[in-house]
Amino acid sequence: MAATGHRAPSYDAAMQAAVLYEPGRRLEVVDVQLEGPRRGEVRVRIAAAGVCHSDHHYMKGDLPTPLPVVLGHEGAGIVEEVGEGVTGVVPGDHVVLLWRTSCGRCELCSTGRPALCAVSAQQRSSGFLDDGTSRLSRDGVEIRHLLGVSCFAEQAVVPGNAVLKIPDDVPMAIAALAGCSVMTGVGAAVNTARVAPGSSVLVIGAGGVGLSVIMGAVLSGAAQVIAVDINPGKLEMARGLGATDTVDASATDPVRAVREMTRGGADYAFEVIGLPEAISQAVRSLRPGGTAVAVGVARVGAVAEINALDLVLQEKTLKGSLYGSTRPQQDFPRLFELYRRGRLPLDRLLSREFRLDEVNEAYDAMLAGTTARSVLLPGASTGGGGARSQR
Ligand code: COD
Ligand code: ZN
Repeated sequence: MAATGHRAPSYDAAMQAAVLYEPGRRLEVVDVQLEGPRRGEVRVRIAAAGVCHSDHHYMKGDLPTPLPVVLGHEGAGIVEEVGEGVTGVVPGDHVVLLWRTSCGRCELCSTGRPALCAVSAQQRSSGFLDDGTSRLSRDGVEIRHLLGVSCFAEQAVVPGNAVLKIPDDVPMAIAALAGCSVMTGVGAAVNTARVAPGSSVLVIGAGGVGLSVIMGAVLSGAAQVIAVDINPGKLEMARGLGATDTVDASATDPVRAVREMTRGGADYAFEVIGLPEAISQAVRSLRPGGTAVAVGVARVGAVAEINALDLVLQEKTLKGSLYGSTRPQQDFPRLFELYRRGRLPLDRLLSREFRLDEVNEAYDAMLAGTTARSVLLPGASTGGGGARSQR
């Protein structure tokens, strides 16, 4: 099963992983074969993996990815083995996994926008590691890596620049959430929008990522933080994380409500669902001169309606935010320091723990809206529908 022309792998063993074979089908938690790291790669024992909505986009087929694939892009773990030439981590290090890496050389990397690195984007979307091959297979059939991470598994082999060492005292479940939802959401507020102290902020969609935008807005000193969702439970979680006002969009027109609450429109509006209508709502909810930030990725081909005249006459800005415009080496240590000092209440984001083989139930819970964010822990289910419940 090793690719031809490569010397025998250092490691080649079966492990449990959640595989997507076809859009629309449940994930299959099965034994797959994992080959050890090649040059520049790292093998990580996964300690926790976050249940993010984005994986569900791949499950439904709204976002394309080569199949079959081991899903999971939000994770943390412990380094087991490093390939030749890897610097920065050694076995035993605790690491967060990065689903977007940077080559460090292209124009976007060298102008301070590593999240937009085109080299990395191409590599990550191929489903292969950087040498164009996979370390995953089952019965001799190649399986792809999702975004170079594939952490819905007991272990992962990832590119060396997709791991970042973290302090040993950060709980692994918290580190996993930091790897995607928290960085994506907090970064959208802090890095992309640079929310100003005293401003008004609207967040449409209070899931794991939207709640992280709320935390980022609070951290930035926003005076008014309005959460919009169609699930009253999510609005309650939003209040728990510092939202000052909430709007149930299933009962009220959110644009009208927000314009009233802010007396003319919000300074910033974040769309955190991935719906073109919500992008349009975000722009319409702005005050003149305000900035809307699209965080959610709509399905391929979706088009959002924007009033072109308003954009100019009211000098509104609409921009996107990918992975919180993060510069990982700088931002992750800061996130963990803010968490340790109680400035980012990440524990409140974590609602529930499931075992890896309960991954489909974890997604059912996410879709039912009963969890803010849940994580998968390695190991088989002991029954009882969830390893731990906090709410
Ligand atoms: N109006 C208001 N709220 C709504 C509506 C609506 N019409 N429809 C759904 N919602 C709410 C839901 O009730 C839920 O609370 C929330 O929107 C969505 O939350 P989750 O927990 O299901 O989703 P998240 O937070 O895990 O993910 C949201 C994203 C927008 C990040 C995701 O869907 C996405 O677009 N991913 C692709 C973008 C990407 O790759 N991001 C980086 C990796 S995550
Ligand atoms: Zn994610």
